[in-house]
Amino acid sequence: MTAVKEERPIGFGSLKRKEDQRFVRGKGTYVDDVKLPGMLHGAILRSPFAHARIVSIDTSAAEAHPKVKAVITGKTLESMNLAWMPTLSLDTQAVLATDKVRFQGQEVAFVVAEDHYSARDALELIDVEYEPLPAVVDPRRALDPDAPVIRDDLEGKTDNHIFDWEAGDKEATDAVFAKADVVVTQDMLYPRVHPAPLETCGAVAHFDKVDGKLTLWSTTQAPHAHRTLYAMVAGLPEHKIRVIAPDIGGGFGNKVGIYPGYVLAIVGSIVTGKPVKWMEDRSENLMSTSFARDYHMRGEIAATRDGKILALRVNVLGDHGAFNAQAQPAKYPAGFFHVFTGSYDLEAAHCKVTGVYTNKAPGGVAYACSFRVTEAVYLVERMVDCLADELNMDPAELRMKNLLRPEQFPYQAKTGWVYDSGDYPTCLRKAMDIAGYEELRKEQAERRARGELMGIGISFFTEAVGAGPRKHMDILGLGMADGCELRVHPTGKAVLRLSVQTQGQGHETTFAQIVAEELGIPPEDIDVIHGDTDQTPFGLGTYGSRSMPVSGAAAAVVSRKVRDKARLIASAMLEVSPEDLEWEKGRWFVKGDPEKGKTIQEIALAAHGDLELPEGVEGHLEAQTVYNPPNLTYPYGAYICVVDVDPGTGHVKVRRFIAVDDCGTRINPMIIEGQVHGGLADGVGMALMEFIGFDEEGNCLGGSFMDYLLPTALECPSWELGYTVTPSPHHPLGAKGVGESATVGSPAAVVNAVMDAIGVRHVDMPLTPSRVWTAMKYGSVEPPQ
Ligand code: MCN
Ligand code: CUN
Repeated sequence: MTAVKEERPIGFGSLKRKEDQRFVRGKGTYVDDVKLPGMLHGAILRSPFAHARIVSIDTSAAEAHPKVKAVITGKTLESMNLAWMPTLSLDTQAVLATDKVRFQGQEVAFVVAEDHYSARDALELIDVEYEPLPAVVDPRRALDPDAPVIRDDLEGKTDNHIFDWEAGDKEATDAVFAKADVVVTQDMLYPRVHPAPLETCGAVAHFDKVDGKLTLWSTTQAPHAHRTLYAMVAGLPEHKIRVIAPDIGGGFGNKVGIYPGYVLAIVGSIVTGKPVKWMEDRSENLMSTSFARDYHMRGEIAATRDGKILALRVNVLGDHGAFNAQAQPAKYPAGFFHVFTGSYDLEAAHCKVTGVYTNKAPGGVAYACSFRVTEAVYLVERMVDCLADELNMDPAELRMKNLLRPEQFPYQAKTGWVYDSGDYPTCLRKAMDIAGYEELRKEQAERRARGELMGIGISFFTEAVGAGPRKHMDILGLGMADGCELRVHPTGKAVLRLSVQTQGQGHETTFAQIVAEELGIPPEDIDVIHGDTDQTPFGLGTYGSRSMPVSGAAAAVVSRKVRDKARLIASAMLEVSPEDLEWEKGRWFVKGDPEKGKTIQEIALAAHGDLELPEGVEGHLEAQTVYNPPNLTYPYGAYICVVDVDPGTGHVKVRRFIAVDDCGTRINPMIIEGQVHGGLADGVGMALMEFIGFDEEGNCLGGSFMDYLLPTALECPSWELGYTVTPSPHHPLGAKGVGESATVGSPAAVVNAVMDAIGVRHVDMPLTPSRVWTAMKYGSVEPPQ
């Protein structure tokens, strides 16, 4: 076989997505497609009240329903010691309420029946007597001395306080503020929103009584972490639990945590001895699964008169709902809010975050959020615009003046974290060039003269993704290193086993591309196995855009291990010393004699044959690795949004959106652009319409797509993308994550643009026509409830 010289890169590039072969044909297999013989169906009875004592539950009529197989209540679970489960932030959450209900939509009983409709019908036969209690809805009232105590289940708990967490140096910050020329203070709310994936959450549990093995198909972004947690909750031995995440119809953070429904499907199967499916409907998904944000923030920014930003001081009140169920490292209860100083060179900074319980659904982080980086970026980017307004300075100029400079990297932020690499001014300049910033400002002046409201908004964000270094981060005491295994079969085809998995991000393609790039095996010859704990090595899953930073690195490392082994085998085949061999994509050849070489396919065959292998080399061509990232990666970007606001109605039209992203080395540019497009739509949605509200009794006002509005193609402009490439110095490929960048970076650009158009300092999202109109008329508007 003579070696084929590759002109085009074999691995990297905009390869079409391998997984789309099945998706476009409707051949995906989602949890709801799993059908097992004798399978039963579960449905959850949920609380109509936000806060109420449970006086009694009568299940007799439901049990008498001819198709009902089991009715499970909190009392049943108590007898099995399963009424409460640990959450990923080491709080506890009721699987089914026993003493009282703490949010509207909380799980109260579980019915298992022969079919889904009978299970739903039987819910109506359950008679629950509630004694309503006053509800804590506004987190700003949660710490009032007379506020009802929500978590009276926790021993000795007499208030609704969860945690206080601080970062930065308070004294140094106060000192800088004391001498600053200009201080601007602004209160802002990042409202409660929801990831709203197309597929809701669900599970099929199959407990096999004979061999004691539980198999759980579930909508999870983190199968291995869930397996460990189920072992802890249910007391089943971990090797007797298999969690399978089949095709997932979008996660966006909604599927990181563990919901009572998953546990109930398991209990249902143990109790009935049959497989049990539970699949929630849209309202259940919106009302009871992990919401995001709900951060009340006060920002203070200090600067010199000529626009040098000196310091930032931040106070946050975080509404975590009735249980602290957010999935994030225990060491950082406020997640990665740590990076609240953003992309700027400051003298000092300090923030304090206080978390409280309220009578709302639990959760509190996830929605393409990078664990609170979204809130942090929104805060600092709004504060910079408020400062620009105060100083009467162009927001682009103010940013250029204060952005970190390339020579400052690696940069240690005032909170201690180290940004790995960046060239921020080049990125912002590029976005301004694509936008035609200077001309846009001229156009804006002309339109203003005609009474038209055009606005230009900028946001510059730094992300922190790729959780994370084992010594810094853990969930449930489990570090965040990712395992990865690669096997090359005798004919040179390969299988890669990953601990992370895709909910739409295209891993089956991009991870094959990494192996292809490292080994010269064509991507179509590489199968990527993921989402099944029995078939893949341990790892903590897909979230915080960690797949490329952590498992992407693992895939590169494991490929290089295979390549090193292939070298030893090739040396035996060619009867030369390994040092005399040189690698070119797909083959080892003899230095100075390029015709004499062996392709990776030839080597794979020989590795499985009767070749005399060098001392210490085992047969076959495979390797495994566990990658423990030395640091997070810090992707970044410059976004510019152009809006037109209708002066009569307050309606906002996003006319243009320019996004220049830097995620280091780009594996698949087409997939990256897809990720950015999706995130920009998220950002426009959050800025303009997405919102979960509550009335004063705690009734959820965002429980359907009639109330929880999502952006469509009509609200989105044709995105204008650009990129720069600043590789991560510590990642074997130089790649950083990108999956959440646009969601994190874009809301501030839209809000900044609207404020620029209407000449008001600040209006909280969502910028609905009525809120914008009110702000234009009265100069301000209350935060949404
Ligand atoms: N990629 C690349 N080159 C880079 C970085 C990433 O080609 N330098 C590719 C990756 O190989 C991967 C995709 O881009 O195919 C996203 O990679 P990464 O940034 O590592 O993010 P994850 O794969 O870990 O995905 C998680 C991230 C998160 S946390 C949310 S939330 C979100 C997001 O991805 N949820 C999504 N994007 C989503 N996209 C879809 N379609 N569905 C979701 O649920
Ligand atoms: Cu923050 S949502 Mo994603 O990390 O799964």
